[in-house]
Amino acid sequence: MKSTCILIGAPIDTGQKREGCLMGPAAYRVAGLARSLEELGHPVIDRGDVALPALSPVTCKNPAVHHLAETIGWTSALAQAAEAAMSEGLPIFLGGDHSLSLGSVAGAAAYAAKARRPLFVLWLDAHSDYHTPLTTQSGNLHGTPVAYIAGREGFDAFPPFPAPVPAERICLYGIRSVDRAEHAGLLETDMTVCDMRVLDERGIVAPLREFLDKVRAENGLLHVSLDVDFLDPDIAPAVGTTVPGGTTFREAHLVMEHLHESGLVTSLDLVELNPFLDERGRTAKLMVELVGSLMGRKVFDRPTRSFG
Ligand code: 6HN
Ligand code: MN
Ligand code: MN
Ligand code: MN
Repeated sequence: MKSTCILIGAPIDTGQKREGCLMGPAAYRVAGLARSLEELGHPVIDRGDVALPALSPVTCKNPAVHHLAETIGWTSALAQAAEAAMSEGLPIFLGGDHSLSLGSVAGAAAYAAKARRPLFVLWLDAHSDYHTPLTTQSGNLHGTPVAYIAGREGFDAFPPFPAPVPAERICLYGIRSVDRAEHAGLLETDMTVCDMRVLDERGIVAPLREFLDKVRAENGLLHVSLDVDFLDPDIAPAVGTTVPGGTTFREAHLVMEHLHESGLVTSLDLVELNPFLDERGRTAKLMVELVGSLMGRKVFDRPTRSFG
């Protein structure tokens, strides 16, 4: 099926401390994201970049937290953009660091609630991003969106999350770096945590299939959040938080191919690309190729071919 892809630039770098992520949307455009989607037959609307609204002053009990007002501003603006775009097609958020998902998923959740359909979230990341503004030690709010989405306490200064996503509908995939406070919090939930140990042992496909089967069985909407550090740093160096032992080129494409075949994805984040750290655009190009696989590019396409 062809979907209208709505590109929404989110030039955010205030969710962490290294400069460069705000060049992400431009890098995706230069790497040919729109062209690649059009070649696959999908109409593309590029909405340009979202602007940061006027900020209200705000304080946080945790002195490590920085750029709280900016992050709240982006969250409101992106939530609005996401909800509006969901009724027109498939929004693709061009980040920007992972704090953008505080907004993109809030918008998807608001849309899902009005459509009376359950929202599921697939988090492709080296990190669990399950801190709250009160537990984070780095103070980097890009490490918090999963907690916000799941309705964890500690986000009083933020717009209330429209309809918190029950932990059973969230799957963390590719995980290999979890801080102590995140770990303790996650143990209290039923969230599916497919860490790299699980993926090494079971393979990249089986746990993904199980999750997608749940989404299908409940006629859910599926938000996919793709952090560049899901990929191994050897193939994707352009990210500030590299962790060794990530997914390979083929594993990542295989995940995308399965997501395409499922037909379930209704919104997508591309986050954490830092073009300043890239090598001749290779990470940006790889991300664009992965979106191509997610949107239906196949090496060999015989209609009768089946993998069971
Ligand atoms: N990301 N857990 C670390 C922290 O600073 O809280 C890393 C967060 C990484 C954030 O993956 O988007
Ligand atoms: Mn992340
Ligand atoms: Mn990460
Ligand atoms: Mn941390």
